[in-house]
Amino acid sequence: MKQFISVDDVPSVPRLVDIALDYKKQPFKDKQLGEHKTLGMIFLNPSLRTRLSTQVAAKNLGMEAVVFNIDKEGWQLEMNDGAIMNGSTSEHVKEAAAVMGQYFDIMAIRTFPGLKDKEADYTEKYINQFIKYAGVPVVSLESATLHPLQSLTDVITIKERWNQPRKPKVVMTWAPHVKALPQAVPNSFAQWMNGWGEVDFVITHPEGYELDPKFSGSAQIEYNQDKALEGADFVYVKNWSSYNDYGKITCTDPSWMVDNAKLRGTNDAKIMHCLPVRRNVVIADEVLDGPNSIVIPEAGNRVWAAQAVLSEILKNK
Ligand code: AN0
Ligand code: CP
Repeated sequence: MKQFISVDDVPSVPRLVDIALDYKKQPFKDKQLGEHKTLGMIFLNPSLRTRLSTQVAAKNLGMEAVVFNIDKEGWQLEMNDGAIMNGSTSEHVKEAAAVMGQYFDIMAIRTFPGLKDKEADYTEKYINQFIKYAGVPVVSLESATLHPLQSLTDVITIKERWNQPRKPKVVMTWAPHVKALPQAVPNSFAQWMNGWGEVDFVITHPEGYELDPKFSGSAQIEYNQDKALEGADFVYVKNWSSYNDYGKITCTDPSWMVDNAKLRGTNDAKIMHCLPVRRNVVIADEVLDGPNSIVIPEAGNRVWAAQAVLSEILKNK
């Protein structure tokens, strides 16, 4: 693998999932693969899971990880080619990315969308500037429109819990939130569910929250949440802001929150969320603290997803 930005970079999803599950059984089997290699982890936004799980994954491969919170500790970056830099930005991404590429064998980057300029966000302007100038393989730690390490983790988490001959019914449901959040996690989950192909996939959300069809693809869309959840084996809960009315919150209806009553019609569904989650806004305490929540082991699997991705890129170098 040359980079990891989207499911399209992955030659075979089932194979990558198997590699991750092998690392889960034997974390240190490739402890020499990353020897004398350095991973640069560049954050333009906050993180808990992505940062820590990727650092642990690198360590398991014998690779050094350097974390740089560039938004707080670096020079303010200029992202526009041809800019006259007489304003607040001090360093152009042309130099910043190229210089970091001199220090690191792989660069991993987190860059959230601004949620103001749909065109800039959906052309992935920021991560593409890093890819263009870094000169080394780039791994997404969540970009403007996608979060592939999370989605690979989610595939692993479903796969390791499903051994029936029929496909599991996986329902991704929108839930309320107080802040306008990116579409990256739901876009990416949809992209991977469609790309994996081993599930019956349904998306439910209020009208106006349709995702970019480029990502939702062939998924069934059901606007009635109760109907969508009927018979679900896995329920993937996530808030996102509107794609059509870009970056806006157009529904605050608290009845979309996932509580036990909501889940009554499911097939004793397992509950997933990428975290961080706002308790009693997105998901009720009774669900998060109940027997069907798998959000903690799901987050645990982030290590094996990151380790599989780093190992495949290291093998290609
Ligand atoms: C971010 C998002 O929704 O994209 C990160 C999730 C992994 N969530 C928040 O900002 C709460
Ligand atoms: N799920 C996830 O990516 O979490 P962080 O934002 O804490 O990294």
